Amino acid sequence: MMRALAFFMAAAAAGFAGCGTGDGPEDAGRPAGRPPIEGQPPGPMVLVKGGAFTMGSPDTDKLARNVEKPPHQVTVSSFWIDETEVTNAQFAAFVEATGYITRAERDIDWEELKHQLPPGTPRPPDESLRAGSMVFTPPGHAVPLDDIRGWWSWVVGANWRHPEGPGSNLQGRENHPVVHVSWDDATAYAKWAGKRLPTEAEWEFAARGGLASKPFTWGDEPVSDGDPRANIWQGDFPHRNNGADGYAGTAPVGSFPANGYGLYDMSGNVWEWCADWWRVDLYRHRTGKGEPVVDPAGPPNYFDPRNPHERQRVTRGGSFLCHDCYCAAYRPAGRRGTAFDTGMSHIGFRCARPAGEGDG
Ligand SMILES: [Ca+2]
Ligand SMILES: [Ca+2]
Ligand SMILES: [Cu+2]
Repeated sequence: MMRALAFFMAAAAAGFAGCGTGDGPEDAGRPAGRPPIEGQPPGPMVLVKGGAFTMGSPDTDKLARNVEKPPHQVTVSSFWIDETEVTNAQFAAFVEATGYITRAERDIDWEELKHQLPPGTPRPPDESLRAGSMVFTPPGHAVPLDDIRGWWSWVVGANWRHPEGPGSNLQGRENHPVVHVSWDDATAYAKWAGKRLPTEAEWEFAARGGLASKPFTWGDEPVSDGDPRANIWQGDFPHRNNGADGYAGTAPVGSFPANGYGLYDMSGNVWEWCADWWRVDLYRHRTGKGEPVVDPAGPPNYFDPRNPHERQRVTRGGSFLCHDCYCAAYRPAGRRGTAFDTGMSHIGFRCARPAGEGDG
């Protein structure tokens, strides 16, 4: 659907926020991160003790969108989750070991793509089906916020190794989150690492870091108060990012304070794929049934009337392109759907795995 986004996207379609050019300040390292455990799959993980929590946002949260409502009680079992987003270095180790080729590195199969488009959509020329990805290309001036084509471009040759397209590379970004990975790319990595993607419920429970029903992963204070708390967008979206938090594009993972569970960048930096299908009406469905919700694995199918043909999976946490004027999804309850085959400059992931016996 990546190519489809570029060519057929309706003006007011999905609420995709932008992405930077990756020219932020030098790698600041991970201030409080722990080194990987010897003999373990890449990346340290944190054990999150299961429990019950309120998932979603109340009406009093002025930044909340309807898809986050109504708030409802959900119980999750204990699980492990990556302390940080998966980095370029970690993803490179996976590719090195397996020879995996991501979706953005493959030409687009029209036979597959057409099922995600309105029936009867004409086949674009071959040239338009060449391998590439969606790259944030900020305009030089203010543009209407109802048309994401104002700041997103299909760039042939853009992929995880070349985040801004041919000519760009990962030098100095080894510890930044990998981007331009699709849901199936992320799932393949997780399988290799002996993990899986988190469910949407696990993700939100982890993002809240033990704080009940708070609007932000750090509590109540606005993101702009005092020290930077997350890598989001400052200035005027999408044309002027003043980089006040230190990063106009992605930041090295762990550059901002961890949440209450010791997890980094659950707010901002890059969006993170979850295992679940995306349904805009999921929470209304659940609360309508009135049954206890325990370890929900997500709905059996996707549903979004604005994008009826896209097979969308859940993405969480917002990105360095989040700005309250446009998309405040850096809040733990923020959620949206993204076509499963779509990589973008601001979408990455982290992995989870179930807690075993003896994990407490
Ligand atoms: Ca930023
Ligand atoms: Ca994130
Ligand atoms: Cu956002």
